[in-house]
Amino acid sequence: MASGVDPAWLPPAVFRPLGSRRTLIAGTGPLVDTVHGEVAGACARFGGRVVRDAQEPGAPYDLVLELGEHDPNEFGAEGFAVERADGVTRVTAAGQRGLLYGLFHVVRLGEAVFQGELAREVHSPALSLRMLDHWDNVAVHPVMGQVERGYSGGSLFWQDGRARGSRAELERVRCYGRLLAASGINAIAVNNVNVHETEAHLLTDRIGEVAAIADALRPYGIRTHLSVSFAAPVVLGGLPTADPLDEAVRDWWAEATGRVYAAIPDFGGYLVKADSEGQPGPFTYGRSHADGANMLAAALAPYGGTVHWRAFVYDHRQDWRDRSTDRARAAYDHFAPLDGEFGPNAVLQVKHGPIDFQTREPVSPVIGAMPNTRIAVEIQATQEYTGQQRHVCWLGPMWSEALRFRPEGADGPSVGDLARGGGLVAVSNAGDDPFWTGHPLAQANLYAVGRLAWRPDADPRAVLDEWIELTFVPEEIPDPARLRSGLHAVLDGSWRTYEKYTAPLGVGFMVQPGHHYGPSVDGYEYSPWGTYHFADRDGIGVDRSQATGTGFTGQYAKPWAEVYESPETCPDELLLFFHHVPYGHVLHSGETVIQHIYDTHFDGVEEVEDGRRVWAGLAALVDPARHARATERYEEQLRGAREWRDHINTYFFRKSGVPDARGRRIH
Ligand code: BDP
Repeated sequence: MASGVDPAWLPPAVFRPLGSRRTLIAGTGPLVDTVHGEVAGACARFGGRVVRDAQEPGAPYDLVLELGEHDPNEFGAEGFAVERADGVTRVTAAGQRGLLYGLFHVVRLGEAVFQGELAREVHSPALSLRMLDHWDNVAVHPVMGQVERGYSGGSLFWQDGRARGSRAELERVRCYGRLLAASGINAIAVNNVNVHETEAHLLTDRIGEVAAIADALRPYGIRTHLSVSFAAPVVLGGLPTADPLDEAVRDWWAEATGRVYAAIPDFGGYLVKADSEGQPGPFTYGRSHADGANMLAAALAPYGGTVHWRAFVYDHRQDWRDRSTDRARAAYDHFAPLDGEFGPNAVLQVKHGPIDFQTREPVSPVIGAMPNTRIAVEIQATQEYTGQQRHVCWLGPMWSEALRFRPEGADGPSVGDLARGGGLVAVSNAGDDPFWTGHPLAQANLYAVGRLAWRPDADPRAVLDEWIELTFVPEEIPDPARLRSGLHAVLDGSWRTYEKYTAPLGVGFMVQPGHHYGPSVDGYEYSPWGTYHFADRDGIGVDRSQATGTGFTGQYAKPWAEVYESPETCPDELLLFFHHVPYGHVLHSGETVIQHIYDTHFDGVEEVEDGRRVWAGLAALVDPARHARATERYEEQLRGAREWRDHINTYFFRKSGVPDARGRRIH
């Protein structure tokens, strides 16, 4: 345990099966040293032995972890094979990262990996970029604080304007890298996509601070990336322009990038939010986003770096009286015409939904519309719109639905397949909180990012099982079966529970403006941000059809364009995202929209009460500090759920005048 923090997954006891065995490690390199360190630490604790290379060739081993010559096509630089025969478990890898991931695979399997025979299995990641973006500010921002949309205390990397540099702090960063490597993450962006003035300097005179972070993460195979300001040549370089086609600007980026690589030879690349929510971008110079991205790609290319260019571009100063504007359309309208124009080391990073990380959104049509562009799918582990780590909200099922979605219909590729070129990127939910994620149960979301990036078609329930085993170590407690089923009871359906007591049927954004916590019935209704529900006395929802609405449904390929176009075929959970319907509209469930709103809001609160009861019953089976923290959060969740229920139900009752068919109390 570093600096008194909760070890999250990987508490020492999960290393017992490994640490009590005899292990041979063959191969050289810094990550092989890391693997050795892990095994040696486990053996010191549990009595086993570990040797490097063939110092004792004839000795019998239970486990061999070996780096060797292998056909690179078989499992790539990050994959590994595992097999067990004649009492020896053997993990082989072609690359050092593969060996590291093989080690954590062994840890995940526990005792089972040392039992019986195991036919050779090859494991390799489906996506080669598995990344976390930290929206961390170096200096405390007057509105957003140290971490924008952060609900886990301060930043792991920065504090009050400076990089954290004490031994304990860097040890915590190393520990974070270890946790992430154990879930399969291999890249981190260390600063906010909104690059303020202090943060802009990380690229140049403050690159040494980034290098120190990179040093702490490197032993666990994690590359460091940096968010940069598109205006850097002006702001930092004193040039009169940041025009991406200007020679002096291109030279400036080339030089700056050279200095970055001199400081961090394995630097991952740049992350850019341009022409979005006030950030500078190529539109200022009449250039396209492909021009902007390609300029940075060219600067990074000599070093093997990548630019992640975000597709989150929209007008946040819309005229709310103009019903033809539609924020959902923006990313596609801006980017789909640019398909094929991005350079080979430019990745377009697209939020999984068309708007902004709401509790329920359809998949962004951009993901299926750009076959000649490397696409990274961006998800949000930090629970900005899903309870801010005060509410339990296990997001594995939401992400899994998005990753399994097939934009061209059943015969086409899934979103997970389409992300192969660019990867899966999540906005991190971790901070300097002793439990890493504020709510201890939100750790499951962090873990799931890595596992779903490794296998986008993984069953989220199986991912949750892994996290439970690695975190709560059931073998150490009296009644593991009860603990497992209790944790599933509180987590499995928690996203749908949250959905029930918050904004209904995909309408989104009925949240407090600014901080986005708690209900606000009309907070965004007359706002330039372009996020409306259009509720009036007759009905609710946003008409995004081609026939009568904004035409957004036309951005989807045929099967989905047709499904979403009509309220008759549109899935219930997205009805109000795509359509404006009367309160009496009958859903596929057989219920009217208004009755659905009432019922789900009452049910959602009851489900939170049930969850709280189950959690209370697990007190004897969970570490007391961890249990107490989640218990305290449950109180707030219940308060919040009741508040949502009462505001939303009252609002719709007053708008519609339709009483609850079951006669419950609505004001
Ligand atoms: C929104 C957040 C905002 C971020 C923005 C983004 O409210 O803080 O800066 O996304 O993704 O969800 O850039």
